[in-house]
Amino acid sequence: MNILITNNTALIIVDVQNDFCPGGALPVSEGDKVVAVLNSYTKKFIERGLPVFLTRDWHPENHISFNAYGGTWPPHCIQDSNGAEFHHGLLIPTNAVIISKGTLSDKDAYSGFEDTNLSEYLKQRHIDRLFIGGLATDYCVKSTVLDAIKEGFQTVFLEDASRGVDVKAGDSDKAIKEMLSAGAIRIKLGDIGD
Ligand code: VGL
Ligand code: ZN
Repeated sequence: MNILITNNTALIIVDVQNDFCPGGALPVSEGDKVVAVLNSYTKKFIERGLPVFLTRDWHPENHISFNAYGGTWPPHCIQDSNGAEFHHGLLIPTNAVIISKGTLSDKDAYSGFEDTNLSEYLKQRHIDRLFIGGLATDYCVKSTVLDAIKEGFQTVFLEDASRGVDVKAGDSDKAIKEMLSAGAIRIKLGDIGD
């Protein structure tokens, strides 16, 4: 597989926040392992002057996805908490755009496109190809990838820069199959040609 970062490509880094890393409130196994690889992708986008977007899960204290409010998750990524901060090792370009999601108490959002202006930002900049990776493969990365395809973007899933929760064994593999059959391309860093 060989893929190009064209002049109309953007990078979307999904939810690389402390709570999704080992030691966090909703840890993804090896979640922190995505940081170094994502930084390598980010450097390629910085070198080419191309846009980088970071999504973040950004919940109020009484969010509907939390166990105490009828949801399936422990409290995580509470607005302005340490757990909601991006992993300290993550390279964030100075002009990166941050997209907050799941910000309303009564509504959850796994996709970076859900109730945000991400799609408008991308279309304004004439982006037609997206590289997407981060946490978690079987939740927010999957939803973001599937929405990106629906929005008409050529969508590239960064396999080496993503990790899954795997509440049930095999969930991440299943998510990857779903993304591929919806039309996503799957790559690793070494597949990028210049
Ligand atoms: C996520 C579970 C709950 C994610 C967010 O970012 O994948 N997973 N909230
Ligand atoms: Zn959440």
